[in-house]
Parts: sequence; C-alpha cells; structure tokens
Amino acid sequence: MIEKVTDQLIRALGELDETQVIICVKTLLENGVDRFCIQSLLNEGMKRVGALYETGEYFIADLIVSGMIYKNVLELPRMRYVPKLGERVAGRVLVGTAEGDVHDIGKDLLKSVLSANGFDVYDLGTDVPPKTFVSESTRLQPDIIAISGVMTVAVSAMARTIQALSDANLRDRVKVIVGGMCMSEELSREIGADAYSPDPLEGVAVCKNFLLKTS
Ligand code: B12
Repeated sequence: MIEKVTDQLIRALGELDETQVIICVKTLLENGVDRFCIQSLLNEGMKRVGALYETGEYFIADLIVSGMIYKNVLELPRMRYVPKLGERVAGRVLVGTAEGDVHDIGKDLLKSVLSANGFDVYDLGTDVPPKTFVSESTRLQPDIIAISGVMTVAVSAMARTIQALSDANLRDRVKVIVGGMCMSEELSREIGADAYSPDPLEGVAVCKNFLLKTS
C-alpha cells in the first residue's frame, strides 16, 4: 500500500495536483513514514516538474505552483521543524542562496533543520552576492556559512563567494558547507568548500562536526 502512495505522491506533484499531494503526504505520515523520506519523494516530483518545463510542456507559472505546493506541504504539522526550547546554541550559521539563484526551498529546509538542532541561524535570503556574505560574516562572526544553489550559475557564484571570503581574510575563521541540486562532492572540492552534503540532516551532522573540531 505504501509503495502505491509513494508513486501517487510523486505523480501528483508532477501533475501539480495539490489536493492529491496533501492526501498522499498525510497518508504516509499516518503510516509512520519519516518526513525526510517524504521530502525525497517530493524532490522526485519536483524533478518531474523540471523535466516537463525543459520539454516546454510546463511554463514558469507551473514552476511557481510546484514551489507553492512544496512549501504548503512543509507547513503540515508533522512536516514542520520545531526548534527545541531552551536548547544550548550549538553554533552560529549564516545561510543563503548563491548569487543569481532565487530558489529557496532547499535553503529554507536546511535553515529549519539547523534551527531545530539548536543552531543560531541567520538567513541572508536568495541571490546573495559574495560581498554580502563577506560583510555579514564580518558583522555576525558565524562559525559556519551554508550556501545553497540549484541553478548552474550558482556554482561559480559559490566559488566567487569562497574567494571573496579568502580575500577578506575570513576564510580560516569560518567553515563553508555547500549544497543544493547544482552541487556535488567533486565540485565542492574544486571551489574550495570545506564540505558538501546533498541532504540537510547530514549537513547538520557535518556542521556539528565542524564545531567539535574547532572547540
Ligand atoms: C520550483 C522551481 C522554481 C521556483 C522556485 C520556488 C522557490 N521558492 O524556490 C521558481 C518559479 C522561482 C523557479 C524559477 C526559475 N527556475 Co526553477 N525550478 C524549480 C524546480 C521545479 C524545483 C526546485 C526545488 O525547489 N527542488 C526541491 C528542493 C528541496 O531541492 P534542493 O534545492 O536541491 O534542496 C535539497 C538538497 O539539495 C538540500 N540542500 C539544498 N541546499 C542545501 C545547502 C546545504 C549547505 C546543504 C547541506 C543541503 C542543501 O536540501 C534539500 C533537501 O531536500 C526545479 C526542477 C528540479 N529538477 O528540481 C527547477 C529548475 C531548478 N529551475 C530552472 C530554471 C531554468 C528556472 C528559471 C531560470 C526559469 C525562468 N525562465 O525564469 C528561474 C530562475 C530564476 C533564478 N534566477 O533563480 C532549471 C535550472 C536549470 C539550471 N541547470 O540552471 C530547473 C532545473 C528546471 C529545468 N529542468 O529546467 N524555479
């Protein structure tokens, strides 16, 4: 039964059928399916939307609708991340989507998972120029900078951001983790990031590890 619903969920998101998406997500949650598993199914659905956009069957308006459906799912009670009250601050993280890229679903997911794990998170938003990462790092003194990006252009923007941090002599004071659909382990090494993760939960574990090594 679960397998049938997972297929239905991917298909429904691909078809931008929000009602069906919500029904499937609720059914999966009621059957004990983990929200991270549900997120990866949603990502599969988003890939279908992207593929239909590439072939010209979908338009920009359809991309917008898919983003709205995804965000509405993340607002469902058991999909939301709630920061644990009174938890010790694990460390400070600046998050942002790289310059030239306005996609924010992945960045927001990462932000929620970091906050839920006790990190003090500052969100710089989307389309963040390298100079903003530099000025905000100087102002806020974060332990970690987490950059997200899905557009191909985000790769060079991330590289320019890391270079700008070096030019401002901030690079050895802050760890940089990158992620998002445009990134890979290999690319992250090429651009000089400290880490890459395809997944916010693993990304948070990496961030915790950074702090253990520096404390
Ligand atoms: C929804 C969507 C939009 C929405 C975004 C809404 C929003 N609020 O974000 C809107 C309508 C704004 C949009 C606009 C555009 N889009 Co668009 N969009 C998509 C779509 C369908 C889904 C992207 C998405 O949100 N995925 C789900 C999230 C959750 O995935 P994610 O970001 O990768 O995040 C996951 C992990 O990577 C991780 N993660 C993310 N960041 C980080 C960071 C760290 C540090 C860590 C540890 C982890 C991590 O966390 C998440 C875990 O689930 C994709 C298609 C696809 N294949 O995905 C196209 C796609 C990305 N878009 C595309 C294009 C072309 C555009 C436009 C140029 C269209 C246009 N003509 O205007 C504009 C770009 C504007 C710009 N300058 O950025 C192309 C990109 C092509 C490319 N290679 O560059 C794609 C691939 C579609 C396609 N196949 O052609 N888009």
